[in-house]
Amino acid sequence: MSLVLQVGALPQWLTGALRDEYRALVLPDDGERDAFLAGPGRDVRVAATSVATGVSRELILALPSLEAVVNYGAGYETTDVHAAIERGVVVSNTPDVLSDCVADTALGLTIDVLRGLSAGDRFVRRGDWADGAFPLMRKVSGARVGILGLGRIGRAIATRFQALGCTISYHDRREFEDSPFAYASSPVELAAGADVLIVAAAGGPATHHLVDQAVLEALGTTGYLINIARGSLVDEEALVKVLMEGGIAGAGLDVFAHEPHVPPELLTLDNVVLSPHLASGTVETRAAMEEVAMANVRAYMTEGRLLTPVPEMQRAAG
Ligand code: 8YV
Repeated sequence: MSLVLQVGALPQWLTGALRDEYRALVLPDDGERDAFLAGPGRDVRVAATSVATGVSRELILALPSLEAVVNYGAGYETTDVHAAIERGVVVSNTPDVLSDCVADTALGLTIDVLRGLSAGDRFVRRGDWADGAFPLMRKVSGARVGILGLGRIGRAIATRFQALGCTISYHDRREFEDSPFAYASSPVELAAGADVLIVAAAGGPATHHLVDQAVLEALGTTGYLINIARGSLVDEEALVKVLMEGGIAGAGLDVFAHEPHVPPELLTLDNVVLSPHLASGTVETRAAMEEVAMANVRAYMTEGRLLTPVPEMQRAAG
């Protein structure tokens, strides 16, 4: 009897640990899924997944013994947390351990796009240097940085830009009294007062297209957009249009609306830095994320509790 179910692909170490320690089964594809759910699926207590797959309402309802969903990754918008709460199923993610790497990536993309590091690399490789100097770019130190979403990752980003003497402001669902940074009451207000707008909020329906045409217009022709959060937070069509028309100065994007699809128009723009959702992608951080996910499975199986429940669970527990 298997009490742990793997839903979707997971990294190699985590897959092996789930199998070796709990004889975890992998949820079969559509053809065999019904038979699985009517048979071994009835005993499953813990589902381990990642944001790439998640556990839907339908699957939560189809697993009658399900008690916990352990998500590998900080983002968990593909798991139906409302359905989980309704069924008394607890959900965990892997926060904190990736904040440094994601914040490093936000800083790296900002320096790259403002100073033209990738563009300069292309310039040298093309042999253009022999024909004249690289154009002057924009200063990063001292810039006004607006952070959309001042959670753990947003705060780690702020720390890095503080070291560069930047002025930091932020917008979040609410103002944080413990924050030394100026609060903007809307994304438009944040963008209007920033040279660099960094998107660091969680994905999901509540933040869909938080950065829309109006926010991009408020950022203006000298402003830059950096997104290390989720493609869903930005109206990508509006972003492409505004970039093509020079409505903002440039963008550094690690995430896209339909990954791995990247709008082809962006490939032609020298003032846009594109990266393949690599923000947490270091050997150290991915190993730490796997460890946190596995520690949650073990804690649930031995003590009936999760170590890093998602915030909604804490709120539901009141
Ligand atoms: C992915 C991420 O999880 O944690 C998140 O929310 O976006 C990333 O770290 C990573 O691609 C692993 O699947």
